[in-house]
Formats: sequence, structure tokens, C-alpha cells
Amino acid sequence: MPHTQKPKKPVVVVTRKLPDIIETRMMELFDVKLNLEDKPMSVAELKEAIAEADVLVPTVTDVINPAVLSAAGDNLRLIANFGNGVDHIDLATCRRKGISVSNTPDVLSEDTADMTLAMILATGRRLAEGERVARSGKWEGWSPTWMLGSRINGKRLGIVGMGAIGQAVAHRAKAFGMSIHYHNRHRVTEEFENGVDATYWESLDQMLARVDIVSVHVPHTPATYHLLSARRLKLLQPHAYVINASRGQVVDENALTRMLVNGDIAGAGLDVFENEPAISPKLLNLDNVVLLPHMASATVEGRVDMGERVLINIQTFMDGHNPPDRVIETMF
Ligand code: 8YV
Repeated sequence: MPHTQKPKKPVVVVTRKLPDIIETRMMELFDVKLNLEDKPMSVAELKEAIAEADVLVPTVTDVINPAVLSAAGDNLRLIANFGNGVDHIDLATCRRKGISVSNTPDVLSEDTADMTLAMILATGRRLAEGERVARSGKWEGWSPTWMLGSRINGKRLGIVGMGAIGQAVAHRAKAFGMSIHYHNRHRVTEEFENGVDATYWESLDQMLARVDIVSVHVPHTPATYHLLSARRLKLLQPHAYVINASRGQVVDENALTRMLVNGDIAGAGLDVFENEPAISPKLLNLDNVVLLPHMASATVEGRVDMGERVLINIQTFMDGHNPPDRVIETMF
């Protein structure tokens, strides 16, 4: 009897620990190499992984630069990123080498928007500061003039980047009584604008000078690096707050820190930093900032949804089609 060989399963290398349910499914579908210890891979380990992989599943903590990509064999066809942002992957080199790249959009928009609102509330209403006092055992009791924050209702929120996350933020902020202003490469639909009474600002500079809170929701690309530059940050009013749940590189962190230290703006809510996981000690010493360790999208449900998008992208690619969440054109 002729011996029929089962088709070879693709070798999928996953760089970090993913939700159990996703890893189980991956084991069923692929010849998968998991990182059960969740120890971030060194450059040498990444190179080793990339050399044997048909598909690599990295996360934001893996820098997939030209040096790492130089180790890729001809077999590496897809980088299925576990995450929305792909600024840690050198897309130009991938394109040149014919490697497809996909991400996990949409599934983290609502969670990230929730955390953005949490930072808006926490900065304006001094939530983290109050919590620190309550825990310190040094609370001396209520006083009419102590721990006063700044009212959220009626404030002007300037959203930089009106994609899925920016829009989810706008809906929430509207419900909190804020007025919505936004700057984007292009105007969004009239239906959306009318729904949240949004004002479009073609000029980012002009918007910055007029809002009370600015929240950043653009991806980090060469065009958005330090979009909130030292010059632009200086346009903000002294009572303004800066919120960032996108990427640290979009805001000039040194300039922002200087302004916070000097009291040139009221405060900041930061979930992302330029040199993660390092956070400047100057920021750590400030009471008027709320600092979070890149956790805006960190929900149990969100991580499973992200994993499912990764699975769909890999499976679709292996079936000979473009992955639905491709971020660069493939050879198909
Ligand atoms: C993710 C993020 O946690 O998806 C993104 O771009 O910034 C985060 O919310 C992380 O990237 C997972 O890789």
C-alpha cells in the first residue's frame, strides 16, 4: 500500500507566554515552539528562533531589526505579531525579504480606551496621589481645601489620532461631559463627528493651544516620532494634562518631564515610555503624574482575542491567502 504522508505542519515560534487556551490551539494546529517561562528572548535567541521558524509570533518586547532578520531562513514567510503596534518590527526589511507581517487590530481598542479614561480621571482627580496618602497611614482627615482636583465635566479633550482607539475614547469622554476636539491626517465621517459633537482641527498646533487635556492615539511611525515635540508641548496651557497610551516615542519624554518638573503643565498620565521598561527617576518623583507599566490593553478577554487574531492570521496565510490583518503587502 502506498504510504501517504501527512502534510508537514508549519513551524511557529512564539516569543512570549500566551493565554493557555491560545497555546493549546496552537499545539493542535502547528508545530509550535512555546516560551512557557515567558523569559524575554535575547538577540541570539531571537535569531535562533527566526532561523527555524516558518512563522514568528513576536510581541512588543521583541526588537525585530535588520540584524535579527538577517538570521531568517527562506522558510520564514510570516511574522504574526501579537499586538497592534508594529513599530518594533523593521517593515522595510520584511518587505524586501518577502516576509508578510500581520497584527491584531480592533480587539484592544475598547480596553485601551477604558484605560485612557482611567488616566484622564486619575490625573485630573488626583486618584493615585490620594490612594498613596490613604495607604501611607498619614491621612489627617478631611479638609475642605485639601486634595482638590480639576473638574472633568466641561473640559476640552484634544484627541491626536482618531482611529479606532481615538474614537472609542471620544465616545467615553463625551459621556463624561467633555467636549471632543481632534486632529487626524484626515477628517472622520460626519456621522461620527455629529455623534460625539467633535470639532476637527486641521492644525495640531492650534488644537494643542486650546485644549485642557490632550490624549495621544497615533501609532509610532517615522512620521509620528516626537509628534508632541518640545516646541508643540510648549503650546499647551499651564493647566493642561497629557495622556499617552500609544507609544512613548510619540511624545518627547525629556521635554515633557522638564515641563512637569517646572510646573509648565498640570500633569500627565503615561502608560508608555520611550525606553521601556525604564522610567526616568525624574518622572517617578513627581506627584502630578500617573505612571502605568504599559497595561492599557491588559485584560484577560483582550489577550485571548489577540491570540485568536494571531491564529486566524497564521491559518489563513497557511491556506494560501493574505492574512486578514496584514500590515504590509504579501507576495500573493
Ligand atoms: C500590547 C500594545 O499589550 O498592541 C499594542 O500595540 O501596545 C499593547 O497594548 C502589546 O503590544 C502586545 O504585544
